Amino acid sequence: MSEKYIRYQGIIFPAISSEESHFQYVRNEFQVRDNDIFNITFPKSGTTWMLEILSLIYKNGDATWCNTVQNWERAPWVEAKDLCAIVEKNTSQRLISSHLPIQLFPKSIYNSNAKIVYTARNPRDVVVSLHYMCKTAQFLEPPENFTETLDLFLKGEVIYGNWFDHITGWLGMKDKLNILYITYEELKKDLRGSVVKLCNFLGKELDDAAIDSVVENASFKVMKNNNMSNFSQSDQINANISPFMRKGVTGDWKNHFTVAQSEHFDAVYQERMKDVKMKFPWDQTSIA
Ligand code: PPS
Repeated sequence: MSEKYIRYQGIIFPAISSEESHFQYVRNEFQVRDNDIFNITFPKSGTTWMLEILSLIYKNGDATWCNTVQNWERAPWVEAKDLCAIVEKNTSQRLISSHLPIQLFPKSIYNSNAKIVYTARNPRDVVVSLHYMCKTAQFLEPPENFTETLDLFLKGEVIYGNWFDHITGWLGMKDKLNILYITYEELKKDLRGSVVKLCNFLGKELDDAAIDSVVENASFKVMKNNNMSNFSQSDQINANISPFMRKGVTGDWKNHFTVAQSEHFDAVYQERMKDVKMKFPWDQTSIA
């Protein structure tokens, strides 16, 4: 395994931000608060987008916070030790991001009323986005080609593990946690409607102008130009290879998968998702 990664409980994580002792701390000692709001995703599923939407809703549509504070400080990743310290110092209501699979998530979540937003994305587009991220991020191992990324993804040998385990694990929390499932594809199709849905879940009442502001400031165009949201200030991303805010579309997988790769992916997907009752936008059409 590359020295850029560590392995913990069978899953690989970026060495730059991951420590076994911190994972143990997060799982067993981190205290979730009742008014916490969690932004949970498998990597490349719309984390940064949802983080922006939640930040804007939190501030009632006022974009000042998003324009002045880095996104990783607004909703820090609990699994990263330095960022977790920011979370724990926060005495206000907390926005917290995480890519952790449920089995590594803080146990204290089960005794809390914290709200969780789980954003999923067509895994085919996740692989594509991850492929470019591995090429551009210094803390990830660059692949030889797309076939290599796809093989590793299907084996679960990518950061944060197996996509199928991640999503089925979190879907299994439907009746146990205060959780809203939403997809990247829904955000793309109807951002305004999705913002209203999120406000309802979070118990936030925003007027029309505030909702318009959330929609405008969470658009791909505005976020791509916002240095607090586009990771241009991170020394880990080489935008000359591929910017973090890359394409922001659904269905880019069709430009990357061969027919054989697509058929193989479909077969694995059918098998791994056969017991999942929830239907996703990408299950209903080959376009999404
Ligand atoms: S990470 O590294 O796991 O936090 O990445 P994540 O934020 O989950 O996913 C990055 C992809 O989300 C796209 N993105 C957006 N798409 C549409 N609209 C908005 N506003 C937006 N913000 C981020 C980003 O471009 C990455 O997708 P790809 O397909 O690579 O463009």
